[in-house]
Amino acid sequence: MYITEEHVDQYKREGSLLVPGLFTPAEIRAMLNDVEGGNSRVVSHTRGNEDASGRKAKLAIWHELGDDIWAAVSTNPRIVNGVRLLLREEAAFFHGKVMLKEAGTGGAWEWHQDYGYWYNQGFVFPRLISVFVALDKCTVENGCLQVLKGSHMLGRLEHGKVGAQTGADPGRIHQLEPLFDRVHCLMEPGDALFFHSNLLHTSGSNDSATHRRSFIICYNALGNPQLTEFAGGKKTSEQHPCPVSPDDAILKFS
Ligand SMILES: O=C(O)CCC(=O)C(=O)O
Repeated sequence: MYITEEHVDQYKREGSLLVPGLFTPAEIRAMLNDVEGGNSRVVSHTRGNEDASGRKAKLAIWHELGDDIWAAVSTNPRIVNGVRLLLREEAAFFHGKVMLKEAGTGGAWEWHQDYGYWYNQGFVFPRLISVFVALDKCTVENGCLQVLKGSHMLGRLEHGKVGAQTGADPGRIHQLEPLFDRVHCLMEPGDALFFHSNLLHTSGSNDSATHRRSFIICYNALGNPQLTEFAGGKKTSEQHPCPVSPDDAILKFS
């Protein structure tokens, strides 16, 4: 048990919880081998999302658990049980995405709340959580995640187009930012950041010589309905408890 009652209280107050070393170097190497092998669903699902300066923030996203190393990570007990403890509810898999912020070219992500997007997919409550798993070291220079600590308490803000991305109203962010601590989430490979769907976050472009790749897995509380008429007629989140794999399942893919 690596998440204590104090951690749950911290998550409630701050809207995020950093767990160092959740995955071992061998597990992270296995994930990177899949990214670099050029033969996995990361390649077939990769697309680019232009930031305000026209640079591409690349990601590979899917809504099915699948049957590969990413499924093993998404169903790993260290993640799923953590999500259950922080949500205080049973959790369903929503989606997974490998973020490819490549050295020298990786684009930025504008300030947003994840629920700013997901409200428009019909989720009734903001009872969703994301887990950011660092595959590379995350530094200021390579565009680490930045969060406004405690901003999940604001509730959902209006989101609209910011460049080609969806983001929170930049004028509103300008006024809000000084009210919160802005935290640069400096992470080592294998660290995981659990964060609330209303936490404001952003990340800069990658102007450095090192990649900043990560895997983000998102879960919905099983008791949080998704209204299909807002989701293009089809639910995008699973409607059953997320399965849990054996703890050593990831290494079977190494
Ligand atoms: O990977 C990043 O830097 C940001 C990703 C993000 O904001 C998101 O997926 O909601």
